[in-house]
Amino acid sequence: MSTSISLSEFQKEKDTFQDVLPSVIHSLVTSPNLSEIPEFSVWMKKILDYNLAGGKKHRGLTTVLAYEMLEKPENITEESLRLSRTMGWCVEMLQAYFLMADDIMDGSTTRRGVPCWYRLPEVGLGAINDTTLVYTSMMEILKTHFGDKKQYTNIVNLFNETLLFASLGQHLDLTMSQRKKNDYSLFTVERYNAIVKYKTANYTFKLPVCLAMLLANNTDAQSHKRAEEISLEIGYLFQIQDDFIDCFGAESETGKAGTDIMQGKCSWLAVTALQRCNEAQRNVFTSCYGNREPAHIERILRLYEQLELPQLYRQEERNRYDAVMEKVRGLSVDTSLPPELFLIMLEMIYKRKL
Ligand code: GPP
Ligand code: MG
Ligand code: MG
Ligand code: MG
Repeated sequence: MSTSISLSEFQKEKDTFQDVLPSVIHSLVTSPNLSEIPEFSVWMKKILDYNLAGGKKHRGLTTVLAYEMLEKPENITEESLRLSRTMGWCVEMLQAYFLMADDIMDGSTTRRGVPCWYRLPEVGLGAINDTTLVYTSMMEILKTHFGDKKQYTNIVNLFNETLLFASLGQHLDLTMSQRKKNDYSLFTVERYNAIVKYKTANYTFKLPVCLAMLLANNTDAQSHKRAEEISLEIGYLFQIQDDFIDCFGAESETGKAGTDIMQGKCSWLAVTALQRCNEAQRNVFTSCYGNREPAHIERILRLYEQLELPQLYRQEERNRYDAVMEKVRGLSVDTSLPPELFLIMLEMIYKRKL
């Protein structure tokens, strides 16, 4: 196992990772299954070029980084690295699939600084079919590059479980915002934890780490369990950041216009506000939340500020960061999981603004 990867080497990997994408897309759209109808190949390439561009690429890069750190040095070759990068792009394709669908469901307008895919005049509701194209193409890429590998079945099963969990989380997220008007009885910490675990943490952190473990032929159940535990905690930190950024981030930095207040989402801010507000503030919350009227959104933002949620958020971000660090330090008992891996994952997201 090699653990000596610094954050700057990680930045370098970013360029190499990006360089692999054109050949991944080219081999997909020229494959016998997709190339029979030339105009379809052109469309498929357009979907992928648009929806894989921009963004942080954290999930894909984490897959590659984790592989480099988990694999025995003697097994790391140009070919094994190329495969890990291809796997990283499969994770990014899963992410593109989620975002294309999520933006329709959340009524979002912008993503990564450009209009959401479904809002392009030539796309519209055809975007639903395009999400299926992205997911099934990702599966084709897996078959092409990993079909003959010992871990292929485990890899496919992991992707399927990840999609199941994300869809479960998305269901919880959506039903919470479609509750009966003024019924906030389910806006609890417990429900929030469940939403975050399923809709984000699992696919954002557990998937890249566990895929890398499989690429390094580690199928030890205990190690996978430990990787999951820490990944889910980092995922919690990541989603409270996402919720904060949705309301208090700058679109010029995040590339997306927030929708949580108007959609009435069960966000960290909403749950925390309900815990802290008095009777009058609760009335303001219930009469203005989940409404797209700009004055109502503005009122909720003011309420969040009155309740000192920005300060509380900074504190919570710090507390969560410290708690995960503590857990990571305890990892020395598991020699198959270097603490450095999780430390870099934390470093990448701590105090993030996008
Ligand atoms: C992000 O939630 C969650 C997902 C992208 C998972 C979607 C799962 C599906 C099965 C479609 P979010 O809405 O808070 O993300 P963002 O703030 O980026 O829109
Ligand atoms: Mg969304
Ligand atoms: Mg959503
Ligand atoms: Mg969000």
